[in-house]
Amino acid sequence: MVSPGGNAFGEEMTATCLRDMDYYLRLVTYGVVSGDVTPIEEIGIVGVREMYRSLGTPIEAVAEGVRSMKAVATSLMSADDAAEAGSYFDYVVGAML
Ligand SMILES: CCC1=C(C)/C(=C/C2=NC(=C\c3[nH]c(/C=C4\NC(=O)[C@H](C)[C@H]4CC)c(C)c3CCC(=O)O)/C(CCC(=O)O)=C2C)NC1=O
Repeated sequence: MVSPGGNAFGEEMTATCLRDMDYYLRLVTYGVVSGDVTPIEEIGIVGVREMYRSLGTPIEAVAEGVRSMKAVATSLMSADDAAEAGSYFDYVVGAML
């Protein structure tokens, strides 16, 4: 994901890329806390395709990053919590693809 060809190449781009992952992780927690996808949708999904397209960032790669965070985060949770949080990660990934 940080190889030449993606646009996260270089230190500053990598930092911005990881910041975006941090945003999505936070949005997933908003989803869990509110029990609703609306905050995720309004803050992180509406217009996101156009935004990444205009930045030249492949959105599939962003979705892949979110999927990887899901794998790591849910591996640290109980089965119930993993199922709940996992559904919000899936929502983000599904909305991007
Ligand atoms: C909370 C809601 C929210 C989101 C989601 C958000 C995303 C967001 N990501 C951006 C940039 C960016 N996002 C990335 C991310 C990546 N590049 C890759 O190749 C990887 C696939 C990926 C990381 C997984 C990069 C590299 C940039 C900088 C692009 C540039 O400056 O050309 C920008 C452009 C402005 C800036 O640089 O800050 C925005 C607005 N901002 C927000 O306020």
